[in-house]
Amino acid sequence: MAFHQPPPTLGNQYDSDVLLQEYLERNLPAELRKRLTPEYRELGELSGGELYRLSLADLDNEPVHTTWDAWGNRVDHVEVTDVWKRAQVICAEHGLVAAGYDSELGPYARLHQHVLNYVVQASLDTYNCPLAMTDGAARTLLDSGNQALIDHALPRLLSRDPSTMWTSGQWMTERIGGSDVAQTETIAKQEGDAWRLYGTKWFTSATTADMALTLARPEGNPPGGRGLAMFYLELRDEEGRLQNLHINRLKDKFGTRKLPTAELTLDGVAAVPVAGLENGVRNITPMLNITRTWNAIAAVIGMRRAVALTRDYATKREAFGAALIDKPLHVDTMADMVAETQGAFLLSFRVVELLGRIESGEASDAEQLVSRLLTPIGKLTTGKQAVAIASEALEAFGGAGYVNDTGLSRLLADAQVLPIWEGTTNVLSLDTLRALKQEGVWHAFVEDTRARLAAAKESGLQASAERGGAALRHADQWLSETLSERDLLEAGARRFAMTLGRVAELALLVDHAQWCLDHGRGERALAAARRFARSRIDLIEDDDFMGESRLLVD
Ligand code: UCC
Repeated sequence: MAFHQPPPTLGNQYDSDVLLQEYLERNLPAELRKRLTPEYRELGELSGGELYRLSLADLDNEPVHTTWDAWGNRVDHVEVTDVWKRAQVICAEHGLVAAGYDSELGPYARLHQHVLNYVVQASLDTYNCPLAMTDGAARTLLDSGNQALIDHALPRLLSRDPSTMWTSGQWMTERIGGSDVAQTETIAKQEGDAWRLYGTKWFTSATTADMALTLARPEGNPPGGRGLAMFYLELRDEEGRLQNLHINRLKDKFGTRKLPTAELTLDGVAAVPVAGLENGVRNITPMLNITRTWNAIAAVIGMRRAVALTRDYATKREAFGAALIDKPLHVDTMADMVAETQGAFLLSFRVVELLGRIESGEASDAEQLVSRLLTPIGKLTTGKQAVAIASEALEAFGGAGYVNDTGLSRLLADAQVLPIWEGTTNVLSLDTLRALKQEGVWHAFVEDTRARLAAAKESGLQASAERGGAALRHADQWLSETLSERDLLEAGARRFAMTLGRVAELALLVDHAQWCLDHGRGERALAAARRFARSRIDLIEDDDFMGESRLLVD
């Protein structure tokens, strides 16, 4: 009989995750953990079993945009996939957005929300995108203080009833691009009592949303981000028809193909200013910081899935006389993947923890400052890691990883968006510099990271902690020497920001490894910290590369 490769399977996403269980033991009070664990296990089972099979069966399905009906009416209907229809129900019922605002959970609300997200999302075909934007809209409305909009929209955004829950869009990207948002071309005109928006939104994710937050320039306002205003709008009228809004087409994307991303024309859509008629960029930044947090968790979700599938396959696939799991070189490659994933997990969840502490009013001043820096750092670091690990996973499957109908190539295609949307690596590196302008941010970050590295008591951890300490000192020295050199600072911003991300991950791994040793959790975390420490942590270059860069690209 001909030989067939056994396909990989995904197990219960809670039970099979040792790091998650250690992390929860460490970070959630015992009573709360006992109460919440059954839900994590239930969603982990669903995600690794039924939903995983459903997503594979639904592999070729994609959203369909119908522009006109048979009678010539413009309908712009978007039919989403079966997995998305299921995801809408599961995510509403389990409060994937609402949980983050559950005041009963105090500082743990965000942690709980993102553990739910982490265990269920791997098989939901990028449904975390509309959830991220919905969460961002809820936070932004709350921060805006616009009580009428809060009263109107919040109960819908935070509903746990699938029939009443709303999702929100975040429409920022125009033809001028998604980075320099201050150049937004959409115009807001006051017509009678109403504001109406005219323009084109070039990348709008999850066009199935009920409402959106967007930017437009009120007529007569000056150029730049301060001349923009943030607007709230509802996409459909009471009969469910799009109001003065056209879906031009769905984007033909490399990945995230289940996500209906569209080009839209705003042809006088009615909208409400959320927080005055200026400072739109500043006012929408809460949305960015929330979606960047979701992005970091999405990166870990993808990495964890890639590692789980690779590991499962390695137990089944035999070559050169043994299962791959027994081949030293394959084990070495997978160990690198695991260490990177664990570092990304701890950094992403640290960003989540800080958010929860800030929102519940329990964060110290230092934690608030650290959060401002770690949010862009977490997003940019994990986005790059997710692509590298997905690529490695495809390679671990050989040809099976490179064909589309195994579903494996999607790991890479879906990961590739993570360093792009919500701010590219370079835009976020510049945001890192922006964050450092706030007094105390750098000092708070250095102290926080040092304290974690200093947790290393075990002799086997000392060298790893020292590597982190050396990279941190180098970053500190580079920053003080370069701070006044605008071009040098900008040219080195990515290397600097990535170094901070890798140092932060190493410090968290070291701290976690020591905790595991102290709590009878074995040496697995120690091995992860030591392996991570042997990778490149310090990416900063002291030489002035700018002249050479110019030579190379001119
Ligand atoms: O839209 C997209 C697709 C949506 C899909 C969503 C899916 C999410 C799924 C995730 C998980 C699955 S993608 C495109 C998204 N676009 C962005 O992310 C924008 C990228 N660009 C930037 O972030 C830039 O840095 C800008 C737009 C913020 C730069 O604009 P400006 O106007 O040049 O910036 P300024 O003047 O430096 O900042 C304006 C104000 C300042 O405050 P004030 O006015 O008080 O001086 C800044 O300090 O905003 C403040 N600010 C911030 N505050 C800027 N950034 C931040 C921040 N991150 N946090 C707090």
